[in-house]
Amino acid sequence: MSPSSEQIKGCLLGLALGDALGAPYEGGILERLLWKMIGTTTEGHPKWTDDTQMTLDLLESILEVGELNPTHLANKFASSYRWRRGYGAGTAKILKRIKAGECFQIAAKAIYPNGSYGNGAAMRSSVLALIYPHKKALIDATKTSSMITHAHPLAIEGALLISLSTHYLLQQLSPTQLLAQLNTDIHQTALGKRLEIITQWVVASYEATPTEIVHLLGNGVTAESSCCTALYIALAHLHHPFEQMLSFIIQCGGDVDTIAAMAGALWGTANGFSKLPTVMIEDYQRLLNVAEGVERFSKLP
Ligand code: R7I
Ligand code: MG
Ligand code: MG
Repeated sequence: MSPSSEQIKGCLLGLALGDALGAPYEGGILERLLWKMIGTTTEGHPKWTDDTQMTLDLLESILEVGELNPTHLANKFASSYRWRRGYGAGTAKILKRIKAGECFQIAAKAIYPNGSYGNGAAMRSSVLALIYPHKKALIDATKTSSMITHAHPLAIEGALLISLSTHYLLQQLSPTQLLAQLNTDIHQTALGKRLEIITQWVVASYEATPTEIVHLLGNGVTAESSCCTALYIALAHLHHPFEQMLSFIIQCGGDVDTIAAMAGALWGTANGFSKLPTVMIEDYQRLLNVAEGVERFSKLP
């Protein structure tokens, strides 16, 4: 069954809101100061960062080509790259190499020999569940999209954790059902251990504190230290307002924009667009237009 308009807009706008509203709190004092200077549009709306930019690139590429074409997507990522969007250092270098003409297969392993294990593939993977309703196709698409900038197995599995969670939320699985499925999908030990922790918390209806979350799951820029964090926080806040989830993520600190983007996409998928806060952010209409494009695409025979 194709996702509803509420689910599609909820996922994409949830991601962009998490990113834009979380960005002022990302990183250390210098990053925050810089974002204070460049993080607002001329109309006074919060700007989004690389998380939303790469998600838009991914969706717009699929809508333009009619399918996921990695070469087209790699070139789109590269031409959208701007340092002001706050890309990860490794991803910035990879995208500059692709822009200079290197093929993505070489560029993806030019900075780190096994590819990056950052969370940059996971932060854009939720929306693939809107395009690919079948699990096998979703897994293939998530891997294809990840490989362009994040070829490391941990980054790919982090991306799968987020795209498959979105898939299960579209099917309206409960948190316990979702985690039972994910525990059979995830094979990387580092992520598996964290999934076990989340499962124990959710099954016992235990509400973990920010200190426990940071200590046991992490709040960093790697897939390992952020994907399970975002998933747990989203599941723990499914029946609470989006703003409450966001302030909890801010309390956890670290890679706030990306954890909020991943959790925001999951929360928005589960609760729908109408439940999101009505806050204007950069290019709001463009985000809605892309969501409408996805809706038309998902209804094609
Ligand atoms: O994953 P990525 O695109 O973005 C990470 C974060 C997100 O929060 C974005 O919003 C942005 O703010 O940054 O960035 P990458 O550069 O691929 O990976 C992030 C960081 O992880 C790198 O800058 C490295 O510090 C580290 N890293 C590695 N270090 C050693 N060896 C990633 N892969 C490796 C590795 O293989
Ligand atoms: Mg970012
Ligand atoms: Mg980030």
